[in-house]
Amino acid sequence: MCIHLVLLNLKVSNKTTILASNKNYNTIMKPVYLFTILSIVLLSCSAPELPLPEEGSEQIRINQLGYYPQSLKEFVVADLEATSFQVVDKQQKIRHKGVLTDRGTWEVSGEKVLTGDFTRLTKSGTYRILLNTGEASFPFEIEDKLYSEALNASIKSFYYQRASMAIEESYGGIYKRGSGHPDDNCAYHPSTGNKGFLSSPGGWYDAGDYGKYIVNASITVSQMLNLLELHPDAMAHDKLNIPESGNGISDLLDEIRYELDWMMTMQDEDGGVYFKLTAEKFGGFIMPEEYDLDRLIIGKATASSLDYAATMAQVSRVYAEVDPAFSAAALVTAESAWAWAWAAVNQVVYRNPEDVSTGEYGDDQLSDEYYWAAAELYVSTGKKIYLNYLLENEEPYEHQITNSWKFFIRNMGFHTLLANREKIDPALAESLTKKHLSLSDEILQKMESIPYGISIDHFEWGSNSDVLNQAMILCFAHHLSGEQKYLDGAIRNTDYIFGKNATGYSFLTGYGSKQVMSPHHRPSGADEIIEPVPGFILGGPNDHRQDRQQTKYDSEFAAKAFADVEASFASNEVCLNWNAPAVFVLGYLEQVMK
Ligand code: G3I
Ligand code: 9MR
Repeated sequence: MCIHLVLLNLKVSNKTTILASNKNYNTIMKPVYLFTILSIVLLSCSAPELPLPEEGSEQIRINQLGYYPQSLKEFVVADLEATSFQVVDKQQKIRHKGVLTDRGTWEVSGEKVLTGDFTRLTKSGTYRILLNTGEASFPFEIEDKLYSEALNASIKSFYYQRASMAIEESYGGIYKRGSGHPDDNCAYHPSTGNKGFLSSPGGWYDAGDYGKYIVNASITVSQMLNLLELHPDAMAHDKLNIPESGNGISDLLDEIRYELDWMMTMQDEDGGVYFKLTAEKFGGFIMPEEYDLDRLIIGKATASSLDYAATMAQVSRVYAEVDPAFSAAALVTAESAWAWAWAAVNQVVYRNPEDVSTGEYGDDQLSDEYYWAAAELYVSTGKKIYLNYLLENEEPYEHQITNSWKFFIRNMGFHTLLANREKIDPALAESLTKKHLSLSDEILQKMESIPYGISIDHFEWGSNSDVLNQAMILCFAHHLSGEQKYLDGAIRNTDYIFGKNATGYSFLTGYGSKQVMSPHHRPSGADEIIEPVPGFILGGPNDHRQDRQQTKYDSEFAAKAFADVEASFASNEVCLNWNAPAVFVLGYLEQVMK
């Protein structure tokens, strides 16, 4: 091992010498390099002086999945008095030494924060961080394809959310279950303006509840399709082991298609799109096959129609090759939904009727929905009416955190235009690119000011999706500019999701050293299996604690307002629109870190 390292380092030193054509550089820097290399070699062979404790310390907040060989590698130490650290490999040899930086107290977590960086360690392997005070981190990997399993799992979670079909053992293993919610005979609620029944089977359950909501379905589908627009090969065939695997089409497209087929049933003949399919209220923690409430088609609104229009317009592009007929149908349906929403009489904000208390996905500001739909329709059709709409109705180029179905909608419009720059008006492309990079710089600046190196410091319902959505913005900035700083920012935010956060949890079920065990997810609660269904992003810290009546939070601090108990719907639920940006970001990183 040591000999191998010597050779490796000599190779680096030769390369450095060759690259350094300047004579001064050679005389001054070469000895320094040789000295450094010598000390690295010696260091590499030595064992740590302190014993490595068996238990990992939760105060050392790492990305519990690990780090790519060539990526930034940062971690946080909370409330310990350490000053330096070593990174130790499986053979208990020190592979890196560093000092910790004191970042002061983070007021929203109440912690004294130190940070460490071992970016220079690029060799694949299993490691632990050992502090000079004796605590050691959980083990973690440095490896290529770091997120490949987590990415597959975060897409597979959508399969587990499929309504109206059983999860077979051959695809779902221990998470097999019966079929529930046939949804083939749902009465129209008066709020739809219709009478009678609609057959609206399929699609994904929204979250921990069994509702199906068009607004949230749209942003979810679209964020994942954004990935395929940037990297069409991001999800190769057959990786997911879902019923469609092996049909020659990307499993991600197959999984999304299950949702799209449901969405299409939700469009009325006049083009308007119903708001949701749920019972009047949330049901109990029972399996889908035991569900006992009547399911209704509820509402018909501008937001659902426009989000549907946007998504279907995008679908028409992304599915054009794999299913031209479906693609053409999607575009027709998108334009009819837009036309419906355009009529003044149909410009209505959705509110839950009095007898309905399932998710409201409330939004009283619709200009961003128009903008997103116009953007998708413009890219798909090239029609002037949509371009004119965009030019005459600019949206502020910002990211307002919380409730992504409400506030991230404008970003969805921007992202689509930016992903298709070659298809749009050049002046618009240029101006949006500038604005996108400037927003991304603001996010990076904010990151610098936060000891954990993330870009949010207030925590609302679904805060993990805010962190992931900002990572998504940074991935787009990286895509546009190729600049490393944006990729580093996206990686920092992703580290947060996998454990470099004030709760110490890895927020993807089934992954990490400190896992969430009791999500607010009905099948996970009712299936009598200890481990929750894997692959879900949890909501995350939520300082408003709307569930405080039934949830005991251990900390008063905002960044720690998280409780791994089933009752905590305000911090520990799962939801489609929290998984979607994870799919985008993990998929993007897997592509660019290859
Ligand atoms: O932003 C305001 C803040 O300014 C204010 O001080 C605070 C006071 O309570 O409220 C904040 O707004 C909250 C908002 O989430 C953002 O945190 C609302 O009170 C809160 O009601 C709202 O919760 C939404 C929740 O549904 C209840 O409607 C969540 O955002 C939303 O993600 C969640 O979505 C649910 C669906 O309804 C049903 N399916 C599951 C899904 C996920 O939990
Ligand atoms: O269980 C519900 C969850 O799936 C929803 O996302 C959440 C949204 O408000 O509501 C949960 O239901 C709670 C309800 O809102 C208030 N009473 C307690 C319910 C959970 O036990």
